[in-house]
Amino acid sequence: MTGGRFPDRFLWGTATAAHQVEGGNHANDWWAWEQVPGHIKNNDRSDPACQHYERYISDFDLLRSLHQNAHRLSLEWSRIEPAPGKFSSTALAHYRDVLQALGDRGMEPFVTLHHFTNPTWIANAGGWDAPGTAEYFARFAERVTDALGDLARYWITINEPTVIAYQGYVRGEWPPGRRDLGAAVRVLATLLRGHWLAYERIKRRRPELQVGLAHHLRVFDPARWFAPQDRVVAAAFGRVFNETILRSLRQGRLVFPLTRAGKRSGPRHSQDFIGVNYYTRELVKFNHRYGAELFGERMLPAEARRSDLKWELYPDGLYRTLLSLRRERRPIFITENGIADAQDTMRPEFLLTHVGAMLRAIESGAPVRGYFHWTCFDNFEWAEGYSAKFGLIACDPLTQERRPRPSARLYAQICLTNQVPASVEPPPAPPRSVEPAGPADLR
Ligand code: IFM
Repeated sequence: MTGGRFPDRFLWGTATAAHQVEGGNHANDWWAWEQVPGHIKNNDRSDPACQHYERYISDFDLLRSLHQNAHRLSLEWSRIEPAPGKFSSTALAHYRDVLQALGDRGMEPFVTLHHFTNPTWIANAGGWDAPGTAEYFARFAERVTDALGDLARYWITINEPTVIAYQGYVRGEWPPGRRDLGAAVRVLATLLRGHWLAYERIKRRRPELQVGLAHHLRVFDPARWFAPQDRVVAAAFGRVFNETILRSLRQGRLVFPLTRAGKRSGPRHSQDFIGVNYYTRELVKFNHRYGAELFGERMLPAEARRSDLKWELYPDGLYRTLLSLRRERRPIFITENGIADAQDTMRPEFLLTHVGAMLRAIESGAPVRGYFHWTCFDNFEWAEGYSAKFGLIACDPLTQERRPRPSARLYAQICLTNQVPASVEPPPAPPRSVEPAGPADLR
């Protein structure tokens, strides 16, 4: 690696989601889910998380001192609209203060409207399996645009729609805990409609805003390159998990398999930028027992470097993903990329190799304009509770002490110099054999 520079005005930041950091979010479906023993590791709960709702000023000061010039956060729908059509001026005023605080520090805000949680009243009405939710979401987006649209230029409608459908309706490990493929397809179709409606309303109110969606994109390779059946199922995974939403948004209509939920359409090219959440790759092996998972058993290369959650460190996947996105002809932001690593032994390598892969992709023509590391502070990692530590900065939910890990300083150096430090060892050679993956979740 050469120590090449990133383009001028490149954005460097970290990303969070309201429910994972704020604490005190008791009016949504996740909070209800957390009350049931066994749903969350160690029966952890999202309150207090990082108490970021109260501590955002000192938190932003800390991030700014680490030379970050951008920040991604989400608004908690259940705070802003705790009951249908009743919008809280207190919550909106709070988020105005939050966005203003970022602006005051010279940090470009990226605002997510929906990051996994639904207000209790939405969940009770059927969540995203109820067609009307798309309209409710669009109304929320419109209201928020009116209240906050002057304070942020970049808006993300929905975070990781495929993960919502998969974890909540295929695996049943997240709310609402269902295992119903038909429902998963309907949910994805409604999420897309929610994006389309929100995109149109936001642009109608404020055409200057840049509106996108954060896609969880994962590389799926055949476990055995010589086995045609593995190649077929790996391609099917890529098609369904990575391609369906992108193609539907490009074409302005649902594409297969979402057409099974009926015909729906929206504006073509309804993304002003592409948000990429990239973490890892998986190898896929044909297995007839995995009917509900496209007949693909997901595996990990046996000698893979892996995170605390047993996700492979695979920086080349980011490079490959970014190159494949050139065809979208849209600016790209890495809206998430990170690693669960409590000891911070792998994070420095993860950072350097992924940022290096991003630079290579830029040099090959991928229009990447910014990078948000997931995440600044250890936080509430959904079903993993506080056990998975993704933070550049350790955060103890009991004491609320923030302790920057060595990789926080490494990242600060990258942000400050706008380049990859020169003395980076090349990543290890790719492994040859495979073994079954850990818990088969797709986040
Ligand atoms: O913590 C999550 C985030 O909410 C969505 N993307 C993946 C992250 C790590 O699992």
